Amino acid sequence: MKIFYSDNHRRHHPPFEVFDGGKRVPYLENPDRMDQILKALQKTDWSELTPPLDFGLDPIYAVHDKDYIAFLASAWTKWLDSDPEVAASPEQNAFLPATFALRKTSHIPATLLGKAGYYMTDLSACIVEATYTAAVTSTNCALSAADFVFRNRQSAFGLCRPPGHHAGKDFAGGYCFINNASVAANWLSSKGRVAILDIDYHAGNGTQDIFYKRSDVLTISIHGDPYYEYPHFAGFADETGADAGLGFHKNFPLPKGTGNKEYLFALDEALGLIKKFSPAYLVISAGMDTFDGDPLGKFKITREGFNEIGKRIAALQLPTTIIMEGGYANEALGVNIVTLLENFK
Ligand code: SP5
Ligand code: ZN
Repeated sequence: MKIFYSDNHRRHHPPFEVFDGGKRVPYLENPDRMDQILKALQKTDWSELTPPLDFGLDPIYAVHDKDYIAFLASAWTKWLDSDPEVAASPEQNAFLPATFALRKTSHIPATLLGKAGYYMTDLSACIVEATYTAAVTSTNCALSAADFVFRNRQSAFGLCRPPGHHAGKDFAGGYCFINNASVAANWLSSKGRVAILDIDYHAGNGTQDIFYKRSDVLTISIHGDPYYEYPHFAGFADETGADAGLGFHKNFPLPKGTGNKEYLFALDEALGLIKKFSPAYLVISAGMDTFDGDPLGKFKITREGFNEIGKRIAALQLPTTIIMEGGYANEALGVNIVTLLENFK
């Protein structure tokens, strides 16, 4: 299987994130995640690591707002220029907003700090010097996988970091800056109908935002109920799309403690909807944080569960672009993603 990967993510390693209630903790979405996955892939005889192609910014602008992307590109240097204390010790710092617009504003702010409060939804999508380059490269991995799937009618894996599914048209959040799966899906949508199935533990609120009014891309997310879980403000069952997209978004919010059996029940319903939609391409937002033992998740999916999830999705026999999202039980992450991928080789 073709696996598109670049080392460019490594220097995107913020020294902290701000957790529930304001606790400062080490950045959970760290480069070690990729090392664990690479190690597990190297033990297989079917993984073919390939550097991504450069698709330029147009496929990104087709999904994201230009001013938002410009903000991501310039935030770090602007911050350093504006604050000598930060410039003196950049490695101890990470750029985050201290105010939040809540979109109750008639103007997009003009200043760096104003834009931060407008474009950033939480305190986990920290920006450091290498963030923008890492995010663009991550998206190129997703696009390269989609391009390979399009040309070869075979599944491929975008080993993306940073992840993307919490990034909306014009917002960052949840470790995500550019929505890799959405950029890839939108690129594929000019070739045929696309379905996105998001199996990350957290609701794919960014993907939901991007395709909410579209009927040519079906979006489905299976996740911890936002009633108790991040992202708290989206991912509810009654959010089903709007305008032309009404009926083309589906959320499966599930309770704490969800295990293999209950999960697979929801998955089967999701797969039924995808069959009915009859897409030409399938994109999977593959988060492994549903794992029993993930520090951010409250589900109990086992390795056997991931194998069965992979088997059932692969049974759709669609050209499938698999995109890496979350998963923070680093010691198990490699084996878990390999177990899922094995069904698509
Ligand atoms: C891509 C992805 O998986 N992003 C997830 C971002 C979640 N950030 C919020 C984490 C809040 C976790 N609260 C759980 C506390 C466990 N001690
Ligand atoms: Zn997640």
